Amino acid sequence: MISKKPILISQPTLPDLDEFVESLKVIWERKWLTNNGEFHREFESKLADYLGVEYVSLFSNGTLALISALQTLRITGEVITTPYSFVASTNSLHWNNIKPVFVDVDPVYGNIDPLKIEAAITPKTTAILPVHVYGNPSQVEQIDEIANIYGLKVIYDAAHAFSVKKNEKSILNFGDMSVLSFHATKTFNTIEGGAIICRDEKTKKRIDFLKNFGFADETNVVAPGINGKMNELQAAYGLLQLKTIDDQIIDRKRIADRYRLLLKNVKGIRILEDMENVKHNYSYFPIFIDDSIYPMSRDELYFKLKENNVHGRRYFYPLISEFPPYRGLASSNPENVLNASKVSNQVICMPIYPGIKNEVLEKIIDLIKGN
Ligand code: T4K
Repeated sequence: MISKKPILISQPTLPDLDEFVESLKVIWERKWLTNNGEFHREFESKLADYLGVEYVSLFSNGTLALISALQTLRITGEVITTPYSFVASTNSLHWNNIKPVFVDVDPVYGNIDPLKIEAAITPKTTAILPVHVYGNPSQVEQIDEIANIYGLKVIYDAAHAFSVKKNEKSILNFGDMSVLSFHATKTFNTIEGGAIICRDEKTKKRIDFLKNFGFADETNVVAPGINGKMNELQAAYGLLQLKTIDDQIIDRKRIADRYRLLLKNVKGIRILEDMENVKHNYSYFPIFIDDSIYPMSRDELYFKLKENNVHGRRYFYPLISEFPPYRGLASSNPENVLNASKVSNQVICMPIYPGIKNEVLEKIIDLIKGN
């Protein structure tokens, strides 16, 4: 046991409590708790500035944001997506009565392989839903080009990609929309929360109608909307989080760099390097165990770590295409998702969150090295 307290995969960073209490006093005074309040409006605007995007619509969580993004663009029929993600990506399609079509991923980063997308397009395909897994950008230029040629929409599940940039440009500006999650386990959290990033005012308006039951004004419902609104407490909390997020990401980078240094020469363990011209957020630190070289299987290492109070997670195992609601689909055939199966069977995401001490990381690596 390397620590009495469990070392979890993630631990949320919370804003300064006294500052949050000050915000709560304002909310108590105003008695405006939700439905596009002042903190909500301020958070949307400051978030757009921080992220370098034009239009942000806040949501109560990332899943409702995904479901609403698909509704906004009236996506129907079939959507091409990846089996290597959190199940919410594909569930959002199911909730829109859309058939998911799984396409394999690249064997290194685990993002959808653009070279395999065209073969999966049918007359029923209306959109592509790629995921920036672990915050590593998908091959956005190629994906957007295919979408343009075939007249498809692109919604990026950017739940892991808060503040990620490619060539100094926010990764959230690619495709038609991007969807963020601000869940407690994410790099940037508002306890629960999420957002849709879109590119024009008209679309933002439609999203905002949809997340408020479809109301365009007091007496007019223009679409069968849902309740996806973020409340004032979360918005006020999010505003405070913006003050420290850059420092949090710097500390995450320190942890990622430390893991990389310590794991460099461990045979049978593959790690991911930073991508060229990308500003990362270090939301996850996956390692991939090749048990033909490493002395243990992935699961043996996973449980050994757990017994020693190191709680990594096998994100993303099993594949979405292996879950009962989806395993009957033709595209769920294991032969169709070979790279995804391989990474899914090799991965453990290691603890990473601001504040983990270097000594703790060293002890974790000693366990991995079998010392
Ligand atoms: N798309 C993608 C690609 C996603 O990864 C996600 C969510 C979504 C869409 C949907 O977004 P949201 O609707 O969630 O906004 C967690 C999260 O619940 C989920 O948000 C996240 N992805 C997924 C990758 O991870 P679980 O079931 O693994 O969470 P749980 O409760 O086991 O927590 C993980 C670890 O974090 C535990 O070791 C404990 C620690 N933890 C957790 C919470 C909630 C804390 O220390 N404090 C906390 O408050 O799904």
